[in-house]
Amino acid sequence: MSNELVDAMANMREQEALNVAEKMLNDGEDPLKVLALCREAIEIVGKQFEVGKYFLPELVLAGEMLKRISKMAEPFLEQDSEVRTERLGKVVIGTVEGDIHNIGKDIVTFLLDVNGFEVHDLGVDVPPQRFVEAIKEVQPEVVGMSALLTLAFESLKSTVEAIKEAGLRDHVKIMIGGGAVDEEVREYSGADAYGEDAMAAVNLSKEWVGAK
Ligand code: B12
Repeated sequence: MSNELVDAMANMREQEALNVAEKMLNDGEDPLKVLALCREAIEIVGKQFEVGKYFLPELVLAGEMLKRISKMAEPFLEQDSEVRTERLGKVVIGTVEGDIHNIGKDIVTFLLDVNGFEVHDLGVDVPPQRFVEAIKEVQPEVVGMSALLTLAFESLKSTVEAIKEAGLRDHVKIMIGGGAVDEEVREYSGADAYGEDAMAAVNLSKEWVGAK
């Protein structure tokens, strides 16, 4: 079934991908595993786009499939987490300036929320100053930034710098993630940590608010 899902998504067979994902979830497969398989498929789509075999419509369709499967997985993710009424802490999150990819960020936001965080999602293409204003308003313990485009690595850095210039750097822990973000990008940007997936975002945030 795992291969069927990857194969259907990577080859743009939308209805089949949705059916297989639905069946896996209903059969009790770990929703995080289902999302990981979607990412595997998306990697293939990305590579096909890079080599000119796929074009924008395929990227759009891959994004659509992923969005629909994430929505499908949400109730299962909720079941797996202990939904809390009291909040562990606050997180301000957004996709940085120049970048409009939001599927990964939305999964991170959802998982932080069901794991007990009050999440303030600033959306996509968020300018550094908007992060600064939100930190002043919300006073979060954690700031999360998502970036998928290599061009947006510059925005990660300028956002961390803007937070520093506003005198807020010591008040927040900053995590970054998305696509090609890695330890090297973390170092370049001046963030505190990078997270490979949505669960890493939850674990880092818990650690930083002392809930682990
Ligand atoms: C779907 C998609 C799109 C959709 C986006 C739809 C949407 N609403 O987001 C559309 C079609 C709109 C799109 C547009 C473009 N895209 Co695009 N897109 C993709 C694709 C196929 C999938 C991205 C995705 O959703 N992945 C799945 C999610 C779940 O993964 P994720 O975001 O990495 O998130 C996970 C983790 O990284 C982590 N995470 C994410 N955020 C955060 C944050 C924190 C704090 C933490 C801790 C963790 C974390 O948790 C998530 C869940 O596990 C990728 C290919 C790829 N390999 O990624 C290309 C890709 C990112 N796109 C690319 C490009 C070039 C573009 C365009 C410039 C194309 C164009 N010519 O217009 C535009 C960009 C416009 C802009 N200004 O942003 C390139 C980027 C190349 C580069 N080096 O910069 C890629 C890599 C494709 C490729 N191989 O060439 N795209």
